[in-house]
Amino acid sequence: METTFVLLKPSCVQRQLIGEVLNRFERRGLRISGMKMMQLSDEILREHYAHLVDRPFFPSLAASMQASPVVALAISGVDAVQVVRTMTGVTNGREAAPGTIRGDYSMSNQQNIVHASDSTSNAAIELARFFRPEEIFDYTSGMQGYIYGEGECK
Ligand code: IDP
Ligand code: MG
Repeated sequence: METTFVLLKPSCVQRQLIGEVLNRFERRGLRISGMKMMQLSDEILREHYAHLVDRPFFPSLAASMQASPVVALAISGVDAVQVVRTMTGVTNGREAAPGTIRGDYSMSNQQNIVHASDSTSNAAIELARFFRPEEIFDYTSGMQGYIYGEGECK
C-alpha cells in the first residue's frame, strides 16, 4: 500500500466538483485516508510550488490557488502515486485524455482541478507538508478482498 497526496484546487471547489472527483477515487478502489479543507498561505504555496516560483506565471498561479479554500487528500492504494497521476491526466486540461479528471473537467493549463504527487518521494514530502501524522488514518477497507486479488495487496 502506498499513500499519495492530492489537492482539490479552487477550480474544483468553486465549480462544485468536490463530490464528483472524490467519487472517482472511491469508485476506482482507492481509499481516502485523510481529508481536510484549508486556505493556502503564501508560505505553503511557495514550498509546494518551489519548482515554479521563478516562472512569470507564478503570481497568477498563486492567486488562482488562493481564490477559495482547497481540499487536501491523502489517498491510499497499491501503486497509488502512479494510479492517481494517470487518473489526473497531463497538466493542460485541453490536452488531457478524455476519461482523466483534467480531460473531463478542465479547459485550462492552470485551472486544472487537481494536484497529484508525481513520485513516491514527493508524496511523502507533500503529505508531511499538509497533514499532521494523526490526520492520516490507516484502516482497512471492508471491500479490500474485492478490490485486490489474493497476494496483490502488500
Ligand atoms: P502538474 O500539476 O501536472 O504536476 P506542474 O508542472 O507541476 O504540473 O505545475 C504545477 C501547476 O502549475 C499546474 O498544475 C498548473 O496549475 C500550473 N501551471 C503549470 N504550467 C503553467 C503555465 O504555463 N501557465 C499557468 N499555470 C501553469
Ligand atoms: Mg507537479
